Amino acid sequence: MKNAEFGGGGAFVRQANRFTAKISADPGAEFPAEPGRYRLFVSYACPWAHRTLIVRRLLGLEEAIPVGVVDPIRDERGWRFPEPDPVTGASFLSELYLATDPSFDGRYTVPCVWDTATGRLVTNDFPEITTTFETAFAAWHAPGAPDLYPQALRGEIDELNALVYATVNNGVYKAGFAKEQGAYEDAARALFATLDRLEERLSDRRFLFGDDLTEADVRLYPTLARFDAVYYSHFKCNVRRLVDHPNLWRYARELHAIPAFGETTDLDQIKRHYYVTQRNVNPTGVVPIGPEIDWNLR
Ligand SMILES: N[C@@H](CCC(=O)N[C@@H](CS)C(=O)NCC(=O)O)C(=O)O
Repeated sequence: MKNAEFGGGGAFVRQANRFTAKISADPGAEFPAEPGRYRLFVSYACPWAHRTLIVRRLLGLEEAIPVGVVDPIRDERGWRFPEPDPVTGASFLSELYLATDPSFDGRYTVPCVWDTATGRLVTNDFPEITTTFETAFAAWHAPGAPDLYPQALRGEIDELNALVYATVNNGVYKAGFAKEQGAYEDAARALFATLDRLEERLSDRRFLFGDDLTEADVRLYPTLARFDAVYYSHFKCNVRRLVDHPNLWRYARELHAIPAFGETTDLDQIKRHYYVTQRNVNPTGVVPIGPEIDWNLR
């Protein structure tokens, strides 16, 4: 993170997303949805990118939207490709940001979407990427793909997502990056208050909106998947572990059993990324060997 991302009281305030063009179902749009035209860039370590991999897989968009994956360990040059990206030729993600806007001076973040037709980044606006896959790319969804963002539930899904984003998805970062006690405590308390609410909510339903998966589950899961292995210790989110919440833990394992969730979860890359890359939090870069977690449903 950059110094500009700290507000009063040492609180972490995430940078705004710079590239926010929209891919549209309208063939006349500047960026029309087309199979094979766009390339999604991700890290398996990153929770915001993880969402996009889950949705891409759940909707069967693997061929329509090819993906490029960066190495989980990042240095001051930003995300690096293990081999130059075969489509763009880039060795670092920064090349794609600077090719789009030579004056870009923010962090070069994943997930982002590259347009092979115009040779520029369309978006790094992570909240929009999954909903774009759900709506603009509907024509290429696999037969029987779930409707993750049903029209009738959008208001409620958006409302729950806003709370989960502020206190859980980004809440763990606010706790972990806080530079002062008060900012840390505020974030950590808000996080566990929301986890308590979600624990209660899941007492009588399988997923956050009942029996059907939605965008809300896709957004909560990446944080839960990283919780005990990383956020509990590295980000000091240690009031309780995920496994201490019976309903949330049952829910997380049920999601993990779905290939789109489980097969996009790479705890080795996740741990190496956080503990090695975030030297502001873990100066030695030593990666803990635990915890032992059995994700299998019993
Ligand atoms: N685009 C958002 C969220 C995406 C994001 O933060 N991705 C992280 C990985 S989880 C990243 O790419 N960070 C690059 C960096 O900090 O240099 C942001 O700018 O904060």
